[in-house]
Amino acid sequence: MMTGRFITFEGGEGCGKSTQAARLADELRARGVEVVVTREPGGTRLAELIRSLLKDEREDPPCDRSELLLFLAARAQLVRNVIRPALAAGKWVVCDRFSDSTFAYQGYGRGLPLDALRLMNDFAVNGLSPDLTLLLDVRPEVALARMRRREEATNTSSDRIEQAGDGFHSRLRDGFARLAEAEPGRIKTIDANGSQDEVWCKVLAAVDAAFGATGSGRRL
Ligand code: T5A
Repeated sequence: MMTGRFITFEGGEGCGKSTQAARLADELRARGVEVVVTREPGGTRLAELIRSLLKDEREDPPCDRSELLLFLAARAQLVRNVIRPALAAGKWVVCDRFSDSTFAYQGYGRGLPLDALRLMNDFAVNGLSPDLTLLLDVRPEVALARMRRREEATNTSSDRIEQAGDGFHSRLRDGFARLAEAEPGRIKTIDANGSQDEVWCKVLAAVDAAFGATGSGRRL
């Protein structure tokens, strides 16, 4: 059976994951690779509905445990209906957030017990782990400035999770760093404080280091 590659992007708010994930997908396609780009929470009809529930800021926001279960339900659906079939067909999957976000946000950020999270997450993904995770690390002030610029440009405001206090966001960054320390083979930390082009060069170098210069071998 053919198997594709599973690459995830992780990091705090405004680190530039979506931008780099889209760029990586374009590059891989240009090299002749079949790519599925998806995101968490989301990527299926049910998971997108869960996403909108999670982002809803009206009365009755989810408590920490409900929030966890909703993220895991969305993930189980995405893995079962999108990621596993794509990998089995030999496609590459580029996913904006995956399990590490749960450990960082619900574990280190919200303070839910990591042991329980690992067991529950493993049940949701049925043992699936990314081949490569790119952790985009930005200083808090850089991330905040990007988010503000985007809010001004799109006339939107930050959501429930983005509005969590500074303490939450610094626990999050520390949590991601610990996850990377624990799994240096899979999680590669990228300094994402620079321009989009600077970050892109580092992303591509990490992907090529992990898998070789795929397809046409075209490199930047
Ligand atoms: N969550 C998710 C959990 O709590 N637990 C979980 O298990 C999971 C899966 C998802 C929320 O859910 C939480 C985490 C999140 O709070 P979301 O809206 O998908 O919500 O939030 P994010 O994943 O954080 O997505 P964002 O779009 O906010 O951030 P990105 O994807 O990191 O950043 P991006 O690429 O959209 O860029 C943000 C802005 O900065 C600019 C972009 O143009 C954009 O305007 N930018 C740069 N500017 C300057 N220099 C660069 N290098 C730049 N790169 C991007």
